[in-house]
Amino acid sequence: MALSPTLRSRFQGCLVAAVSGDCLGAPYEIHGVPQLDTFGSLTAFFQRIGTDIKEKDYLRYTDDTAMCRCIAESLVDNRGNFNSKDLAKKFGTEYTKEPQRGYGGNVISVLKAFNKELDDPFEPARMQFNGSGSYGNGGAMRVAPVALCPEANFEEMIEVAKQTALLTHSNYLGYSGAILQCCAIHLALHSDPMTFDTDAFIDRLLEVMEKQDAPGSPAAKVSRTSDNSTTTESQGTEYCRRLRLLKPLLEEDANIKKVAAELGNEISAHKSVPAAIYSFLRCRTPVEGIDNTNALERTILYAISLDGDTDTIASMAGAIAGAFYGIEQISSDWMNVCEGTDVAILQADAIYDIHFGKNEKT
Ligand code: F2R
Ligand code: MG
Ligand code: MG
Repeated sequence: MALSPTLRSRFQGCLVAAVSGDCLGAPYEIHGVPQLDTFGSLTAFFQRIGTDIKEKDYLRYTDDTAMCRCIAESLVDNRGNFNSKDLAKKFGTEYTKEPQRGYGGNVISVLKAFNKELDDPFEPARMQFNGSGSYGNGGAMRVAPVALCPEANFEEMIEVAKQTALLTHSNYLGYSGAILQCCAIHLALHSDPMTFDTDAFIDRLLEVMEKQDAPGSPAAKVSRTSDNSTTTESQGTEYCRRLRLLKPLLEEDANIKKVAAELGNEISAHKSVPAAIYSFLRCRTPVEGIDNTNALERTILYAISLDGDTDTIASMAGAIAGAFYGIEQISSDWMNVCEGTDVAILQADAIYDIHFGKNEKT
């Protein structure tokens, strides 16, 4: 890459690549990737975009993007601040308008509750799964707009990421996934691609998550699942354990099946966010079997190839990669066939303008 992308380009790249990952991954969600090992069928699908597949908005976005747009809109309407009641209302209205976007099985009841007047908008989420709260990846999949902020806002950003997730995901694993994904995007956004240090990136994420896991934090408590049984692993180590696997997996250049088995490819936050981060890190350099010289596109293709929750892992990986590489790396063909890329650019610009002003050239 000749020049580092501007910060505005990275804001746009983040939200557009998140939408693209969602749209491109959605047809394969939940065990729909035909050839896991070869990347062949996906490469062929990607190559048809712009040739056989040309129709505008041909690939529809799902709940990942619908909810991400609500967060962006709420942040813009509130001058960059988190407003729980406003966001809850936006989630509820959006769900009522388009309920067929493939929402998670249980979050629907929370979204319906948002259409009533609520004193405490966090209450419906706390009732989920017999009071244990959701650990689905819904909080993480939509968090990208929160990460689009100056470096100096880091600690405040973590709190906002947590609060946006808590509206639907009160389980420690659910909202911690949003924190981790948000930090990964934010660090990528403010990293220099010319001097990027993979180990330092992983170490910084570990440092953040270790703090989340500190004794006395909610992580230290044993959570209960919906059937009231306790989990066998310590909940608090779920993210750190997987983050510690990133370096060895990268070092041995593990095959995609092993990556999916060790990091996860599921609908739960702890079994999807680490895989999205891995996809970004692994695809900075060429991957055997993926015939694509564009690292951002390679990241999304790789993330979908992990199978399982393909739209969400590709969207999260896309958000990190887009924040790193910038909008210039996303082809006009993708922009055309993926529904919602135009709105993503407008929202990224609006968030950028709140933080840096319209005329800032960074
Ligand atoms: N819903 C889907 N995919 C299903 C297939 C959709 C199909 N393509 C279609 O169009 O019909 N994808 C979307 O859902 C995921 C995000 O879900 P979210 O927002 O976290 O929802 P929810 O309901 O809170 O959690 C999802 C499931 O996780 C399990 N779960 C969560 N917490 C649990 C707990 N404490 N105990 C037991 N199970 C728990 C449940 O099965 C939930 O239903 C994204 O993939 C998005 O794309
Ligand atoms: Mg989805
Ligand atoms: Mg999904």
